[in-house]
Amino acid sequence: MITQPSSNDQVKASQRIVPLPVNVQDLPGNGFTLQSDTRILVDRAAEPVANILAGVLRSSTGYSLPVQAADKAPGSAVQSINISVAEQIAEFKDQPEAYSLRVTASGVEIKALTAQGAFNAVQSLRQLFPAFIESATPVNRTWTAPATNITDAPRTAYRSMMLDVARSFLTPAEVRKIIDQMAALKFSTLHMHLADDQGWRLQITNDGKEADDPIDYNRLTDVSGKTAITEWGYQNEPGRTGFYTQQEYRDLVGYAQSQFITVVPEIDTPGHTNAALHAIPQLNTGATQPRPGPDGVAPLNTTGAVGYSTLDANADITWKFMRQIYRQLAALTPGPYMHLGGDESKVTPSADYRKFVSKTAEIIRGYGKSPVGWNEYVAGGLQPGDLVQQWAGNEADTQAAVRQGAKLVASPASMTYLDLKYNNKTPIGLTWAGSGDFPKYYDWDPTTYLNKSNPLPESSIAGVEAPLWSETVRGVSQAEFLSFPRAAAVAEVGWTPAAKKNLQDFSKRLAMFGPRMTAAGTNFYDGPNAAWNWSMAGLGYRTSAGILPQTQTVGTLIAPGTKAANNGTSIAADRVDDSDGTAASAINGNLTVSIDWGDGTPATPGTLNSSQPRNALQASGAYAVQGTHRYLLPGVYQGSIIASDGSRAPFTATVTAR
Ligand code: TNX
Repeated sequence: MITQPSSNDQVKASQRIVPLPVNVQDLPGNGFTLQSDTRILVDRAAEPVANILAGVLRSSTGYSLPVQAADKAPGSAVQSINISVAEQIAEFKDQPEAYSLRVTASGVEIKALTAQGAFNAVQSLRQLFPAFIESATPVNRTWTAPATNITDAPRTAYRSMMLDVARSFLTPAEVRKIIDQMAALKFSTLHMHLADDQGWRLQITNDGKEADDPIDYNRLTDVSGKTAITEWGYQNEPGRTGFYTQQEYRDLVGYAQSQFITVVPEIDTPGHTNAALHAIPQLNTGATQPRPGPDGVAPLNTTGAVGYSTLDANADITWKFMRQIYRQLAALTPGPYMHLGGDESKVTPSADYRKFVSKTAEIIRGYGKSPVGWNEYVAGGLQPGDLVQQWAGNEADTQAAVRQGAKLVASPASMTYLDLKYNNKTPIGLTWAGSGDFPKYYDWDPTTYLNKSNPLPESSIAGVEAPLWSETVRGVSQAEFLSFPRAAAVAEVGWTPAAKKNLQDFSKRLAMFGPRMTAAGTNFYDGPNAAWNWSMAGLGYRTSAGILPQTQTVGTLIAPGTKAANNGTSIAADRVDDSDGTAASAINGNLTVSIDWGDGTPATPGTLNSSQPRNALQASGAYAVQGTHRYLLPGVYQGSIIASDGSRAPFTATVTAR
């Protein structure tokens, strides 16, 4: 049942922000309205974060929003956004990610102990402005944020998404696009699954290899950077191939860092290693699987099969290889963790498996990092501070390891896996762990999902992760479609205290978040579980006075979960699921727009033209608002678009002489 979306940009702060802050107090009175001369005042440590905020606000508002040092800015009546770092938030003493955010008619005040805390505040502030604040190009709007007082800090530090670039590659630009959306949701961690049976995605060089090491490491990407999965793609598209040079990877890690996201790289071993065994002849020793062919290497296998490959735990060359890989990986990793994989090693004898993962964990510690592994690796024995990522099985052993000092990264497949279908109409995605939309990804808790009657201590939870496996995913648009909005639900599980979580409330806030993704150009599944909000903005344009009427684009409408109907004169509720031809439910009648051209003539009907066609993997929901009009005289006209529910957006027509 679809209820009518509303365009209410005046929604108060407590009903806007995802993930929900710990304390949001709606204040009476007017909110804060950005002006063309608003300034951003900072102390030194806040400057990088202020520049990020300014970048977001400038592109949509077109205002200059200068960033200035607070102690040097001349005191004046000009209103400002103030950001200061190195301030304790009383309620969250010493918590590095905590922040306070106060919005009143006279200004915005952000305080945080660290730059990361200030960055978190900036993400909350973005969500207080109208959705069009995310637009990459300037639009005409009033930019008001509701008055509020927020104090906030995350429940867990490790709030992660995983991208599997091994089965199907994502380019650095595609990964950056996903990082941007992750940052808006206050994710702190990006787990990169860099190697699997079907491909190897990170350049490893021969630099610094051990003297008697015969392996040519260039072959990893020369050979297995060119392979990918070849089945299960939409319309049979094969998986995308490619790899990151070390410089590209370093840049990507640096970009993530600029958004306060730490990359955790994974080289999956001892299973999921067919791509390495296919590329490197010397790795194919006595106990590897599959057995090498006549050419001395494991045969190429680009199916989606799992669990058939393994390295040899007892060959010296395996360990030379592992040391070379992890030494270079450690040098590329500023963060504290490296992920050793360890899942589904079904053809590794169990004694060998235990030896393999404990030795790999030692290598990782030797390079100054802490290991993360999929839950199977608890069999090798963990040390305090190691992370265990629980995805399926090993429930008892995982809990025992966690009670002995390891920390849990919770990624239960049925409630966090982004590669599962939404429902049986979703053209891509797997179903082995079920399927579902965001409610399922919201309604669980990391301390209790493994054992309701004997919860894990809060202090043992490192955090949560939503992994996107890519057997069925080709490119960033499909990746976004499966990730959002479900990743937003997992982000809130990791951020918001359990006692403050509520699915109904989340659905409403998510409905506000949807149009932000549309405005930002992020694809997502605009399914029936949220009554998606909509939003409208005008545009400025130049035209000339004339004898003939001219067609003008006067604004933009974003309305997730709708499609253009009736020859573009209205939009009606629709969902990706409906695009197979089933009837769209009406949004209490269709939404129409009319245009008041600002020159005293009667308003005329507008048309709504979809800027991107909706299909089974593309939510769209963005429309150009157009109309036909003849201005008689030169001048500057303030027009407005009027939606059938009464909401308005201003536009400016600058009319020159004929
Ligand atoms: C299981 S989850 C795997 C992956 C697959 C995934 C598909 C995990 C640790 N291993 O190899 O891609 O299922 O959902």
